[in-house]
Amino acid sequence: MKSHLARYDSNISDLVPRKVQGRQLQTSGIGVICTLFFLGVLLAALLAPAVTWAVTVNTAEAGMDSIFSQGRFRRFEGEVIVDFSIDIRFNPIQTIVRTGLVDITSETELTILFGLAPANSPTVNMFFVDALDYCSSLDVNIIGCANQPGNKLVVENIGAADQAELNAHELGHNLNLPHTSPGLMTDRDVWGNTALTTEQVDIILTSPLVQGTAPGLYIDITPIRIISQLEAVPLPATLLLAASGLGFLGLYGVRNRETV
Ligand SMILES: [Ca+2]
Ligand SMILES: [Ca+2]
Repeated sequence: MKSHLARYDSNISDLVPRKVQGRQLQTSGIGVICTLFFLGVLLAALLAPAVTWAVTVNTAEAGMDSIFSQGRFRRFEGEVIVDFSIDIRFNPIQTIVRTGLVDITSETELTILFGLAPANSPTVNMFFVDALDYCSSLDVNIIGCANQPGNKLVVENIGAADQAELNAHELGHNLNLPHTSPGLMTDRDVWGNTALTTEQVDIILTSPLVQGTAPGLYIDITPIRIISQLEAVPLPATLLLAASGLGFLGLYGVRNRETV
């Protein structure tokens, strides 16, 4: 995103003066300045690629559904097997603009980040940031952090293969599971084991985050994307400005023809 914006800026400074140089240099300074501005915006809008968010929100819902419906969630109640599987349900993605929180590197930033979560328990708030390097200590290798128990967690985007495991691990903390090994709650960079013990499933099923009644249990999660101010300029708004610039140039051109 930074390289994109650098290019964006150089487009304005390099191309606008050249474009405007051949126009009515003898006309009023305000008109020239306004034209410069709108022409710059127009050029930037035409040359800029479609806006892409720096942080990818990868909810990995299917994988999380699978983890929270593994065999130990089906258990006997008396003579009957009841399915206590938990459906993970994601709400629409929320986007919050906080330039200072796209990279979490301190307890203060983490506290401020979690403070952005609405008081919406039992809904879980799952934050996605560019980089998470703090959780009790500073370490660039940290990729997830969560309240235990609680309804707030934050993750980095680590790619499709392991994201479900990461998201589920942090949700496990929200559900009041501490680190244990082996299995989903392993506190090491070991991937591919998402098993939960009977005792862990017991703890999960007593969490206030689990809603509904078996066999229709579910956990409600709101994904929240954190972006910087520089990433928050949506393309439609830029095009609107560009359209204004076109209109202004049109009027300006007409006025020039009338007065020349
Ligand atoms: Ca689901
Ligand atoms: Ca990190």
